[in-house]
Amino acid sequence: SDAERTFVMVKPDGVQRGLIGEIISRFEERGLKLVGAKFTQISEELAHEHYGEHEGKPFFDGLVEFITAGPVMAMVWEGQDATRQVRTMMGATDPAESAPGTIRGDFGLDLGRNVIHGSDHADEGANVREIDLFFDEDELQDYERIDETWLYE
Ligand code: YYY
Ligand code: MG
Repeated sequence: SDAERTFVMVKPDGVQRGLIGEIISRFEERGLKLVGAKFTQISEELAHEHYGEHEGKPFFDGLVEFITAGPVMAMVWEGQDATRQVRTMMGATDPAESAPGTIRGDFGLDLGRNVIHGSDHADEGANVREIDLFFDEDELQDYERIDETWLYE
């Protein structure tokens, strides 16, 4: 398999609404492997780095205020085509456009409160950049899950 790592974060609204466990369960059950996790509050500086591509857009200040407003559950998940698979499971950016069955489609209603972040699959290297921004190498675990021999051909 082409194992790949991707950065995922339950945003402050998802934490406040008690969705951490539900979201982790979905990725675990899919077969993705948790290799890093950090329950933390994002600083203003980290928010600007993480969302740098959106600096100057009309929603930027509100986005920074929101993402720094409370703790987030930052994670790294690994698996075959992980970045794209996580994005598919998250649904569209706007929960109003997200299909039921997706995380945003099941748990969100408003664009500015869309519960979860995942690295952009269309932006090559975004996953690696975001993992580096939130985690040191020694905070990521290398191990095999017991089901891996039956999960992949
Ligand atoms: O990667 P993703 O989170 O799906 O969307 P982005 O286009 O990268 O935007 C980041 C973040 O900004 C989005 O999750 C909600 C917020 N946002 C917004 O509040 N208003 C917009 N018009 C666009 C994005
Ligand atoms: Mg994005």
